[in-house]
Amino acid sequence: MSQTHRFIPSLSADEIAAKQLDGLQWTLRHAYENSPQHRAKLDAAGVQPGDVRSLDDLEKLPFTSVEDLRDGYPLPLLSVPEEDVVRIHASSGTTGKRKILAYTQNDIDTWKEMFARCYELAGLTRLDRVQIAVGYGLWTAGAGFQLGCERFGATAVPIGPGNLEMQLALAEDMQSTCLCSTASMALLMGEEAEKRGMTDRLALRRCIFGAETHSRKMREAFTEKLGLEDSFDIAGLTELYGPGSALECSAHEGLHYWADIYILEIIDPQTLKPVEPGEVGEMVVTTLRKEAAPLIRYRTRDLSRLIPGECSCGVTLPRHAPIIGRSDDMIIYRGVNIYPGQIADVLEHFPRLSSEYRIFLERREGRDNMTIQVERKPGLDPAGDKESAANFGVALRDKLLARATVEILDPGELPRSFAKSKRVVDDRE
Ligand code: DLL
Repeated sequence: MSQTHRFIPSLSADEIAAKQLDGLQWTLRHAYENSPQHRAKLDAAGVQPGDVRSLDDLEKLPFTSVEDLRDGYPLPLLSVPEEDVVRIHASSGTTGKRKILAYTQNDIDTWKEMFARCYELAGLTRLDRVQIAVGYGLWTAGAGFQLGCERFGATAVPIGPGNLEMQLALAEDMQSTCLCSTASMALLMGEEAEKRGMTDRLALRRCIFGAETHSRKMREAFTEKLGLEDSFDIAGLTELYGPGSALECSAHEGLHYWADIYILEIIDPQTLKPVEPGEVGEMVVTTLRKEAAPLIRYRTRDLSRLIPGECSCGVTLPRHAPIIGRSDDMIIYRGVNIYPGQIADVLEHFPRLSSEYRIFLERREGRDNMTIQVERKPGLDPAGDKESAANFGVALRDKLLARATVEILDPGELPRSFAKSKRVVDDRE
């Protein structure tokens, strides 16, 4: 099923491997020669740039971690003279101190191309009107969606997050066709559109959403409430330019990632060795042409897996599965390891309950306690809550192997977010 794309290259596995080896060798030379921080790490590992002769040599290279970014704060891994830096961005800072990353003009141009591929893969045309409802400024999100949109040639409607009143007014007046936001923001917009009975007056057909994990239920909810035809999960992180490092295609069998721009490895976070193909592990990225702050085996802490085989959509670039969470999101509760996404998975089986949840952890009389708050779907009788809570509690115990108190709240009672939802409140110690 071959298709002509303007931005997405059609590359064979051999062509991708050749680009990766070339880019890897360039990155090592560039980082070694221009960044004292990279050079010290490579020297300590006893590796010289010339030692990498094949892609298998990647495994010899030391990892870069978030601590390396903090050590080099505020311009970690800087590998170009400062006059070549044209911009900085910083992560949203949901976990710890902000990570600041620098960009050269070539870095911005690479990012722009990656992002134009995303709009193309999501099936947009230059006639689309793209409502960008993510943060502009230090965060990469607004800048990335905007750059890509202009490069692609569609019309950007750059609103930023929040302000539901204005979002809906512009979505209606401009007849925006594509919403770009987090899943949380899309849900909020959908709920508000439904409340105001304006879904039919909107022209939104697609949503490109990312920056946080989502559940199938959440996606179904905003798809229905916004009247969408399709939606696409977009991945990205500040360290790797920003949003746009991978996008789900219309086959919805994983996210295509730009393997000619970075190498993705999936490793076992304990042994630090690659997992078997298709198994879940930590995503580790190495950039192939990033100038200002190149990444060598950067441990993202995100968990996902590679999807082997060809995609039915015809794009030859490889795929990874949706990100299921971050290794640092793991909660240890009464000796059991729990990921918040597991609670979302259990919620999928409870049609009376909405997609939203919040986890409270506290210590009482020397013992950890967990309360999980969920919401009843709109229009249902609260009389059924007791039974739902009991059944949900049993399902949670079976899945998590831990007991939790379940509280069912009214629809919309849990806090909503314009950006990334915070689902865990840990008050222990
Ligand atoms: O969140 C960039 C972004 C903005 C991506 C808008 C997509 C849409 P950071 O603030 O640096 O950058 O946070 C990056 O967010 O390591 C993941 O843990 C998480 N994340 C990003 N996209 C997804 C996704 C932006 N599609 C961190 N699914 C990453 C799950 C995601 N988690």
